[in-house]
Amino acid sequence: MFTKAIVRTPCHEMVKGITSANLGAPIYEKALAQHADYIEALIECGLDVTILPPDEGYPDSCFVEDVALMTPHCAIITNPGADSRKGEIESMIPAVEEFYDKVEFIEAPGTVEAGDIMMVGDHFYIGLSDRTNEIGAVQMISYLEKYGMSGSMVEMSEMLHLKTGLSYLENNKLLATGEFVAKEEFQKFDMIEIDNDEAYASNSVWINDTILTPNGFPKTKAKLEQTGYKIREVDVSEFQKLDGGLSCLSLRF
Ligand code: CIR
Repeated sequence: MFTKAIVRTPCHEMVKGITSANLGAPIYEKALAQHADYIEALIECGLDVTILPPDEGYPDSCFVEDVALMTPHCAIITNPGADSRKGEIESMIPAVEEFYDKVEFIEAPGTVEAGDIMMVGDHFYIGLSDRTNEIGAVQMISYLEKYGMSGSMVEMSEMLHLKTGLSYLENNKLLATGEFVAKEEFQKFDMIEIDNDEAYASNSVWINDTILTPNGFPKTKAKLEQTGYKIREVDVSEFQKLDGGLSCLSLRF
């Protein structure tokens, strides 16, 4: 059960965010409208949403999920692997401290972006991506263990972040695509495999028995409807243009 979320309004410079998507530059006004509907969806799921102001100078700063890991016992501020994103933590620290007494920090040369971290109860899977290195993952696991949780590393090579292709939907249900489908550590889950042509939708989010999923992916939607959860589609096309999925637009805790 989640009760709160933190989001950050996209800044004007979001149109210059990092991307490999080849979908063109986002349209800022459209992104703002989509972001507002995303917030509405979080509220519909029962969350109390804190909306942080735009962080001008950091084009990717609306992707708040990458700069902090919020657990039931502590928060961990990351050290993003992308140089242009490292400064995003400065304005996130006070926002996180509003809600947590216990705040830990990933230190260089360790890097972590929390889009690489998937929470399954008290266990956290950490993808070793271009943004999250082993030194950072070891630090993260030691913080998790300090607070009675656990973590393990996942080798990966095809995707930006672990949760680009993987989402835990509670009750042992796991959405997966691409390289994650065959991974040994995920075979114990009831896997819902997402076709390559809808891979973007494998980043969907469970919030209090509602699944937020990007709209425009009918095969995935049909599969999600089989879970019995309520499905809420959200149009995030402008964020997809920056390789951003649904999950990266919020911290949920
Ligand atoms: C980036 O490349 O860092 C941003 N353009 C997108 C970040 C997406 N975050 C995520 O998937 N957790």
